[in-house]
Amino acid sequence: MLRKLAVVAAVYLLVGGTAFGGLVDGVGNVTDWGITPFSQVNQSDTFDGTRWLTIENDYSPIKYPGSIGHQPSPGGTTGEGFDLEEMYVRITDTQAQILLVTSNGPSVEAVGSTWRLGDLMILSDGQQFAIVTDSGNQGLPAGNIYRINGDADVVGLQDQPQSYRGSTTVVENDYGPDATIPQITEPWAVSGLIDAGLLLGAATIETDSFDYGGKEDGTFLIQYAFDKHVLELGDPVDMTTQIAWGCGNDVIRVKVDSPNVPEPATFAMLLVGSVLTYVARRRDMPKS
Ligand SMILES: [Ca+2]
Ligand SMILES: [Ca+2]
Ligand SMILES: [Ca+2]
Repeated sequence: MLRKLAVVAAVYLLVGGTAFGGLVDGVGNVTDWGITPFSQVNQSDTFDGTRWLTIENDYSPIKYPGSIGHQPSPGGTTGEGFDLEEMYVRITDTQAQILLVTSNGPSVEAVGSTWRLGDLMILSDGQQFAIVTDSGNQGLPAGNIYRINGDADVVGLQDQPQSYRGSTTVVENDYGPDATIPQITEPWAVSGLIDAGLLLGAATIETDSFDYGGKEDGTFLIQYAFDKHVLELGDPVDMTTQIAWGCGNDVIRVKVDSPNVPEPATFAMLLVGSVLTYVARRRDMPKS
């Protein structure tokens, strides 16, 4: 794993505007964000006063058949192989910043295949954008920000024999009774054939890794930061960020309604809504 991370670091160093290391301090705190991964209970779309967060440790919003349930691959009580752990979004005066905490780096060798983390998809004011996560996906430089105009600009999940996508059509999930895995998780990555004229700019990408203990060893962190004006983000910001594993086993998203501190009454309603959502989502989660 160390060698793999070293390779990843080398790849990122070759790409302008990216850096490896420095996000996490010696004991695993992401100091610039004021967070410690794995220190909070699962929750979705919660505004904590400074940033929006979704925490999905050991949980996938897609409920797979049989005993797998909401456990990320490989399922069952030991599920963890490909787990999107946490995602945070914050809006500063000049930038939008997204921090993703995931079980593995952007490229993982397992069961005879290479599994890749998708690109960061952004929906804002009805327009679709994407930031390239891994230059290995489609040969596009990591950090590139593209406008997505249609289906031809993106590619779907990796369709390999072990992929969940290949074996499941409609599954129980948190997004509605009829949603399929592709509907929940795609678009997955920017197509390598995308028109260069759709390139809007570049995000700064920083990555790091830390051993948080047990199955959370080798945790990978990636931070995307870009000028708000590149996406012409309005005020208040309306932005949904989403990322999925190529095997289709997990997806994570954060919906930013506004970067402004809500009025107390609004915040109370948000809190009630979050609790209700949390309870509803966990009601049928298998015990582990
Ligand atoms: Ca985990
Ligand atoms: Ca997860
Ligand atoms: Ca982990």
